Amino acid sequence: MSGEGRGDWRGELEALEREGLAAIAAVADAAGLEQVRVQLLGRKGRLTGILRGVAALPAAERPAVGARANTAKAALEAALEARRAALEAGARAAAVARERVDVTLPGRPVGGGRLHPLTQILEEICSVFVEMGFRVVEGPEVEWDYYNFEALNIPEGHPARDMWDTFWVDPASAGTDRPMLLRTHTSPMQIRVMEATRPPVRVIVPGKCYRYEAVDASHESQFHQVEGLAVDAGITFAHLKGTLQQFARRIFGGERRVRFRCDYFPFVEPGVDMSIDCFACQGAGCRLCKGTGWIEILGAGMVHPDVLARVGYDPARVTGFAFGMGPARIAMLKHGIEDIRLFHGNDPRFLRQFP
Ligand code: 2NL
Repeated sequence: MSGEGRGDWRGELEALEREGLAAIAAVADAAGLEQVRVQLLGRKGRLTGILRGVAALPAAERPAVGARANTAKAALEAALEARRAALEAGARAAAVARERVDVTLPGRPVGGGRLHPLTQILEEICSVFVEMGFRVVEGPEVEWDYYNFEALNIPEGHPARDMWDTFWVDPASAGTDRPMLLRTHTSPMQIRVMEATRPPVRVIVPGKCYRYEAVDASHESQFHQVEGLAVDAGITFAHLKGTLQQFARRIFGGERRVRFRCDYFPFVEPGVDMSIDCFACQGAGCRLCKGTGWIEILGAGMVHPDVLARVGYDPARVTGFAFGMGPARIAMLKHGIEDIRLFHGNDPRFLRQFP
C-alpha cells in the first residue's frame, strides 16, 4: 500500500508538471491562461488535491513529497509568468500594427489653383497695351462726382447723365457735402493722371465699376472696365486706329479686320465704336454677329478739347485718343461664353475650363 502510495504521488506530480507545462504552452490568451492557472494551482486545483493526500503518508516520506511538489509548483509558476509576458507582448505588437501609419503612401492630391478667367483676360488686355508703351494705373472705386462726371463734360442736370445709372454715396454718412458715388467707369482715374502729370501720357486703367442696372445675360451691376488714354503733341485719329487694330489682332487673331463707326460719348469728339469682323463666320453672318458679320468690342474717340483744357492742358498744343471696353464682353466673345453671370457663379465646372 505504501509502495503504491509512494509511486502515486511522484508519478502524479510529474504528470501534473508535464501536462501543466503543455497546457500553459497551448493557451491562446490571458483569460485561457488564468483558467489553466486555477486548474493547476488554485485552492481546488490539482496540486492542492495531491498535497491533501500527503497527510496519509508516513511522516518520514512527507518532506520528499513537499520538496517535489515545490519544484513542480515553481516550474508551473515560472511557465505561467513567461506565457503571460509573451501573450502581453504579442497583444501590444498587434495593437501597434493596427495603429501604424504607412508614411510611404502617396498623399491625397490637392487641386491646383488657377487665375479666374476675368483676371486672365484683364492681364492679357493690359499686357498688349503695355507692350505698346502704356503704363497700368489703378484708382479709387469710390469717386467724387467731379472726376466721374463734371471733368468728363457731363455736368449736373445734363441729359448725358442718363447714360450712367449711378450708385450715389449718402453724403451725410460719408461726412462730406461734395457729391460722392461708386465710379461708373474708370475714366476718373485718367483725369487724375492728367491733373498730376504733363504729356506725353500713355496709361491703361483696369478696374471695377458700378452701375445701377437690371441684371441680365450681358449686364451686372458690378463689372470691370479697361480704359486707355494717350495724350501728346501730334496724336491723331490714325494713332487711335493703329493702336486699337493691333489690340484686336493680338486678342482675336492676326487676320482680324476692324471697322469704326460714329458713336457718341460726351468726353470725346469725334466718338466711335470699333467692331471686328466675325471670327465665327468670317463675316458671312451668324448668331454670334447677329447676321451682320461684325462684332462691336469697344468705344473710343479723340479726347474732347474741353476735357483737356479742364486738366490744364492746352488743346491747341496737345491732342489725345481714349477708349474703353468691358473685359467680360471680350472674354465672352473670345471663349463663346453666353451668360455674364457665369463669371461670378463660382461653378467649378465653368472655372475648370480656363486653366
Ligand atoms: C465704352 C466707351 C470710352 C473713353 C471711354 C475717355 C476717358 C477720358 C477722356 C476721354 Cl479721361 N475718353 N474714355 C472714351 C471713349 C469711349 O468707353 O463703351 N466703354 C465700355
